[in-house]
Amino acid sequence: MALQVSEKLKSLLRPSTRVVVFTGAGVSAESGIPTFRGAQGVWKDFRVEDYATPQAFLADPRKVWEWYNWRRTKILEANPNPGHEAICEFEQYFREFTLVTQNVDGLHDRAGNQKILKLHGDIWETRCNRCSLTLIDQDVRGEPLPPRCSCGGNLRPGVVWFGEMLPERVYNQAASAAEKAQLLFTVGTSAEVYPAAFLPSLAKQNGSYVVEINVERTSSADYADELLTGKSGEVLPEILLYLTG
Ligand code: BV8
Ligand code: ZN
Repeated sequence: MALQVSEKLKSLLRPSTRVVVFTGAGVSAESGIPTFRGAQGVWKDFRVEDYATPQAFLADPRKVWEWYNWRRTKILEANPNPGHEAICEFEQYFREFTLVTQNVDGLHDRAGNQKILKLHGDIWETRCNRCSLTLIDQDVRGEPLPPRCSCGGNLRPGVVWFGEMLPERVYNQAASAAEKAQLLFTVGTSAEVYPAAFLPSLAKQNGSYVVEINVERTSSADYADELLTGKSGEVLPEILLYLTG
């Protein structure tokens, strides 16, 4: 079935300069990376408290690293999909384009986006728990697990766990872009994790036209101006066509 894009959105696309795309795990679902919530979500088989908190890492760093290595393997097997590619094209078309992502998988980087505000860090970063030395990895981490820093501390995945602060500068830049946006797309996110989930409502309160792209309704649908129901890998390339065609 053809996508129902409103006349209002079509008329906003070309004149808009300040545009934000806010993404979640759904954008990578068509690349074969599992989402977190929902029937097939990662949290069905793994408890958040056991894998994605600082307490979990202190209690059993090996177990946490094995889980991140499993996720790294899945990501290495995956490639960016047409949704990521369309978002990369957006960067060329909108003068003040901001990509804000909750994803840690690096697929937006691999699709070619130059500037990405990563709210929850990056699974390809490794940081020392003691001296904060940060390394960029390319592959799954071999033995010993957890890896050790030369200072003697344990190295941890460079992601933001539950109960940890988001990188302040990155969040502030994202909030500022959302406040100024004429158009914000919230794509493939359940909008259940805060403070990231404040961003679409912040944009809306400041006069932005908010469009939700998702296979199902989320809480953002209550205030979004427009819902485009479908897979991001299909909906985003169609929007790109309205922009370029
Ligand atoms: C913090 C680690 C301050 C990385 C992740 C109110 C205000 C502030 C904080 C809170 C608050 N209420 C509660 C909190 C605390 C907590 C929180 O939000 N809890 C929730 C769950 C209630 N937040 C925090 O702890 C944050 N920090 O608040 O700091 C502080 C600190 C100390 C003391 C006091 C205050 C830190 C949050 C960081 C979480 N880190 N993971 C990793 O290993 O990956 S969260 C995890 O969820 C992922 O990172 C992910 O990015 C994020 C969001 O999930 P989504 O991306 O939305 O994915 P989800 O599976 O949920 O949804 C997928 C969607 O895609 C679905 O809607 C589906 O329909 C759709 N979809 C599927 N296929 C497709 C599709 N859509 C389109 N196309 C498709 N093909
Ligand atoms: Zn160190």
